[in-house]
Amino acid sequence: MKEKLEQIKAEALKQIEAAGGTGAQALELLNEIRVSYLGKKGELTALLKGLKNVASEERPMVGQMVNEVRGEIEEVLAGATEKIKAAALEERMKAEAIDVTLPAKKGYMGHRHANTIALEEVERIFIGMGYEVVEGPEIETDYYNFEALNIPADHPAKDEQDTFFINGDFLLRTQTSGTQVHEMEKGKLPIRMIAPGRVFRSDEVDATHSPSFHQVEGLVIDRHITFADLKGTLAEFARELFGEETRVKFRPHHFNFTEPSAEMDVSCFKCGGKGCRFCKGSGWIEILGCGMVHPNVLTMSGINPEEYTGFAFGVGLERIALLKYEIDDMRLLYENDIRFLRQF
Ligand code: 2NM
Repeated sequence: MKEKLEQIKAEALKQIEAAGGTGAQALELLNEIRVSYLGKKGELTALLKGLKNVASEERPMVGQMVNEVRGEIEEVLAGATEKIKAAALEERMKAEAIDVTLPAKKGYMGHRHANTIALEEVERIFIGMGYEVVEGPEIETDYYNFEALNIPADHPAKDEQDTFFINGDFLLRTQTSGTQVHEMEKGKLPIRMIAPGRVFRSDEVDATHSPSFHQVEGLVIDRHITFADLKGTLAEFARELFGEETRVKFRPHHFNFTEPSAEMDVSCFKCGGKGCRFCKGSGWIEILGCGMVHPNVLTMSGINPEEYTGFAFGVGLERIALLKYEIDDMRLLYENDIRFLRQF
């Protein structure tokens, strides 16, 4: 009996040991082993049932031995089950592991367009001098875009070759001066303003032209405003925009809405005025148009030119951006190639 028990135990332990692995299959196998030894029809159970054939004085001893073996097998089975479950858990954790030390995917943060950077620089300079920033409509009437600016009905700028007309009276503004006229008509003086915005001209696209571009126009109206105020203001603007050492010069010009009129050049910020490829050897770069507001313009907007005078100027925003960032083709600003635009 004892040998039989030892034999059963050894065999059971051998089977349990052999039932390695990590999955549900291994657990199933262990269960089968449990049933075949400890189950209702199992070998040990059968032995226990055969106890009645054992001499009564030996029965307690044999019974104890059977229970001991049963206990041992149960213990080993439990241990093996634990091991398999632990191994399965380990395997699952490995498979589902997230490496928190991996570098994060780099997000690309967008930024302002070169035009916007240039505009905000211009705005910063004029706001610093006490100017207001005023925006106006992109669609204007003939009156605000031309007539109120002393541009006669037969002026070549009004030609269909240059202006996008919407219908008889409405058009896409060719300059932001209409916004200045709206402001003058309000009758609140003095005025110190800039009018930035999109303007439209019927131009073919090339390196320096686009049918839609941006302007910043400025207007100051007060008592005793002279050309000296214009020069001082625009010279300071140039120094802030292109550097402290920048010099300016004014060349006579013609605009219908100003008298006298001028164009302002700045000394080349690349070569300091000696002449280089950038300024095409001249040492100067043309930057804006300006002048004293024409008395007709003031009168039409309800301002008495005997009492008030003013100066105005207009600068192309793209021109500033191209110069500042040394871009040689305006089309690059509009192609929206992120590899190009992210440089600025
Ligand atoms: C320029 C050049 C010179 C200008 C004039 C006015 C207004 F409304 F006061 F008449 N606004 N802007 C002006 C003057 C614009 O652009 C090259």
